[in-house]
Formats: sequence, structure tokens, C-alpha cells
Amino acid sequence: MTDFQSELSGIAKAIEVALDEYLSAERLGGPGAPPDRLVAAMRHGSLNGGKRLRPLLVKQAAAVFGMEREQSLVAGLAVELIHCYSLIHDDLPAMDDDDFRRGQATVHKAYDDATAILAGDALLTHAFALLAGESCHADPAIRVRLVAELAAGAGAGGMVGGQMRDIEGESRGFSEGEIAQMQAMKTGALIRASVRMGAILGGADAAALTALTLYGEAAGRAFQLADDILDVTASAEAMGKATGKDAAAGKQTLVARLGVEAARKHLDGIIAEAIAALGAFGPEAEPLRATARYFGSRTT
Ligand code: GRG
Repeated sequence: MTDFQSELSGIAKAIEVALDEYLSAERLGGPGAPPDRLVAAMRHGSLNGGKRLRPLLVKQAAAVFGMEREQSLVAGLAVELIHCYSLIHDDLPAMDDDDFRRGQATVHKAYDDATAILAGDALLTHAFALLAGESCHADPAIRVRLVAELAAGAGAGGMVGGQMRDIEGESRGFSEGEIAQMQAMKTGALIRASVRMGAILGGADAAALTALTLYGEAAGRAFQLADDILDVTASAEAMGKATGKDAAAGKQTLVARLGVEAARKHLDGIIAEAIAALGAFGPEAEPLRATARYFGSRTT
């Protein structure tokens, strides 16, 4: 196992344990008792074997400033809750209409549409409760910055806005620049926010935050491009066809425009850009470099 693989599997285990603990009726809080069905649907949509890449990025960016895994876990968990909520809502019939996610029935299939909407809403809300709590960071000023950062990445100018642009583009078509902008918001903004949140937790100064932001933006582009390449190549291999699910559904991606070979070259360039952004940091940024390289060679 490489250092990267063992780090990823370590954070994945830590996040599973934390999800199990925090997504319980006792820990969810509120003036009333959270309904069992809602809690079960929230757990179904999050305790289901995701890769946990976003908490990994929070941890790795915080580690640049000497923070231990435990010190960035709650912030990483908050980002993961947002990610899980987005997947639950994205799978709904009104959006992508998917029956399976992470190898099991999607939340609306296992429960129903209304429960899936509410489970997503509750995960989204709870993410901010976690960031506001003392177990996230002792300093309230840092907690407020984390709340603002995650809200910016997840909201109308970030992930949600990107999803809206994607839906709009399906009917009217996109230029290459518009695809890049949509993807930077839809998937890139949460990856960027993850890295910046780690930097904020670690007390990064302005120059370090700028460098890590550039890394986060490049990592976000790399992640999405790798995902689009995988959609074409993995599905084509599995089904003996030339296109994957998104491509078959006519999704507008850079791979569809450039072709797989040119997209792979473009991906190599983005990985180099992400690594170059870390130039001012020493060995403490090696895990972030390894993650960038992983984005360039993903097979799942
Ligand atoms: C519905 C508000 C709302 C937003 C949806 C992120 C998103 C916006 C939709 C997801 C659509 C999708 C599958 C995009 C491809 C990139 C992506 C986010 C893949 C899933 O992320 P991974 O690979 O998944 O980190 P795991 O399951 O490992 O967490």
C-alpha cells in the first residue's frame, strides 16, 4: 500500500466512525427528537463507503501547518456532509434520477423522494452546526471563517450554482469556457473550500492561503476531468461501448469536446499546475502533492 492509499484509508475509517457517532438522534440535537426515519435516511446517504476525498484534503492542508488528523476531523466531516447531501439530491428524479450510488440503492429508492430531500436538507444543516461547535476549533473566529468558507463553496456561487448552470446548459448547450466555469462551481468549489478550510484551521497567512487556493482550484479541475475521463473509459471497458453514463446521457464535458487522449494530456498539465502551486512548501505538503498525482491516475 502506498503512503497515499494508507492515508486515504485512515481518513475514510475515521470519517465512518465520526459519521456513526455524530449522526445519531442524541447528537443531532434540536428542541425536538429527530425522527428515526429521517436519521436512518441521513445515515443511508452518508455511511456508505464514499472515498472521503474532501476530508482528506482538509486534513492534508491543515497538516501543512502541523495539525494532527484529529484536529481537522470535524471540519472534514462537515464538508463530507455537504458532499453527501449534494449526492442525495443529485440522484433524485428531478435531477439525475439515479437508482444506485456507492453500490447501494439511492436514498429516494430506499425511502422516498420527500425523505431523500429532507435527509439532504438535514445533512446540509448539520454541517454548519458542526462547524459552529467547539469540537471543531477552540477559536470562535476560526469557526466563523470556516462557516463562511463552506457556505461560499456550497452555495449559489459555488456547488448549488454550478448544478443550476449544468441544468440550464443541458437545454441550450455550452461553450468550452462555460463547461469549465460550470464544473469549477459544481465540483471544484467544494474541493477548493476543503483545501482552504484546512489552511484556515492551520492559521495560514495570506500568501499561504493564496498558494493553497491555487492548488485547490487546480485539484478541483483535475478531479472533475479525471471523473469525466473515467466515465468514458471505465464504462466503455465494462460495456464494450464507446461512451459512459454521462457521455451517453449527452452530458457536456471537456472530454466530449477534446477526446480522451487530449483530455489526458490536459489533465497532466493541470496536475503539474497543482503541484507547482505548492512550490513554497516543503515536505509537509507532500501529501497534497500525492493527492494531486492520484487525481491524475484515478481508476475509481
Ligand atoms: C444537487 C445541490 C446539488 C448539487 C449536486 C456535486 C454535484 C452537485 C453532483 C454530483 C454529480 C456528479 C456525480 C459529479 C461528478 C463528480 C463527483 C462529485 C463525483 C462524486 O464524488 P466522489 O468521487 O464520490 O468523491 P464518493 O462517492 O467517493 O464520495
